Amino acid sequence: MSPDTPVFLAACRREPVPYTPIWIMRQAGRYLPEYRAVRERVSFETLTRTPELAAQVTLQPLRRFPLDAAILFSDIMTPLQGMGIDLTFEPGPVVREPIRTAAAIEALRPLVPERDVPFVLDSIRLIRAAAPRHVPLIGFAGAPFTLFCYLVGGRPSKEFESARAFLYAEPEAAGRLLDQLADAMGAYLAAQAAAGAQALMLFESWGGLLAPAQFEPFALRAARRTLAVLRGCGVPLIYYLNQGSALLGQLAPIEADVIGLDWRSPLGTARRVLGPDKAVQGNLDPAALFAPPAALAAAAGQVLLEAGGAPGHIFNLGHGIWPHTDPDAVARLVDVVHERSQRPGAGG
Ligand code: 1CP
Repeated sequence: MSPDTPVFLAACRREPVPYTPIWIMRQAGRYLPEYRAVRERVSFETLTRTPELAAQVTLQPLRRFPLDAAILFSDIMTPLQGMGIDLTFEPGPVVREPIRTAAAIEALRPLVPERDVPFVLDSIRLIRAAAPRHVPLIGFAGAPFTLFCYLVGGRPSKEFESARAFLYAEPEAAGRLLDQLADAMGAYLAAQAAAGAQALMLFESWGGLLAPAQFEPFALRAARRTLAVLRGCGVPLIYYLNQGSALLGQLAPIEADVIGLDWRSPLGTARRVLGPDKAVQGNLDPAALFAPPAALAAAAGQVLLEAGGAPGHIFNLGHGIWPHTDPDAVARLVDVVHERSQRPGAGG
């Protein structure tokens, strides 16, 4: 690893690193009092559409903690508003007219990022200008099937029954919608990289709801369609799959450098199943941040042990941090991961 390469990017590329990098899903969010203070003045939507505010909030966790990456402050549903979808955040996304018909699918506009979401690209430029050089910026999008869940289901749900039923009832229409979303997210992420994002992440938060026989032809095929467009961007690609332990065997051909995992997939097993060509990201249970300090350190140590000594691990939670988490626990976690993973002489 060259001394100029940020540790997070080296770990994504499975290069040896001096310590395990860490960032936290939803690291800019409601558990931070300074985030809540901004949200008292402006709505979530205004926050995502005002580059100065989005940049300010993105940088908030970096001021508190020595994190190894920043993630753009936005939402997976934000680009869909640019495609003509009417939705609100309450706080989860609620789609005014869920998509259930072929006509509604035809009516979706292709996404032209510079025209439809210029504020996202401006946010990225502002963040890059202000963030420390050793802290790379991750751009992101929802994976097509996860967006499909909200578009068809209309609102947050445990099972996304209507979205999953749509796959069986109208497989061709579902495939067309997934293709449109895949192409839109390919264009969206490529534009983020062009604006300065140094890694790109696809969030497949609800892919784990699918039976293995449905995951491949719908969720995985569409995610691969997005990722295929991005190979030429020259930045690491991360595919996060929530509740995917039964599906990991299907991920070998995916065009991602890093697979993000939730806490139900032990990292050691995941690494064996995924093979040596993939780095892994994760996967502490967000609940562990409620443990006393010694137990939190032990739980973090267990994740490091499971990840093993081979290069290619980025520490994270297994899913987003809970809004009632104590920021001091996050400070302890970041320190303990950096301390316990020291590898004197490796890289750096
Ligand atoms: O009231 C508020 O302040 C809004 C709460 C909130 C926040 C802070 C929402 C609404 N989105 C976000 C930001 C957000 N969303 C980020 C910011 C960057 C960071 O990580 O710090 C990111 C990456 C997301 C991505 C996102 N949004 C996902 C994928 C990751 C995951 O958690 O699985 C999903 C599924 C969403 C949908 C969404 N948007 C908001 C909420 C509360 C939800 C979840 C709804 C549900 O449970 O179904």
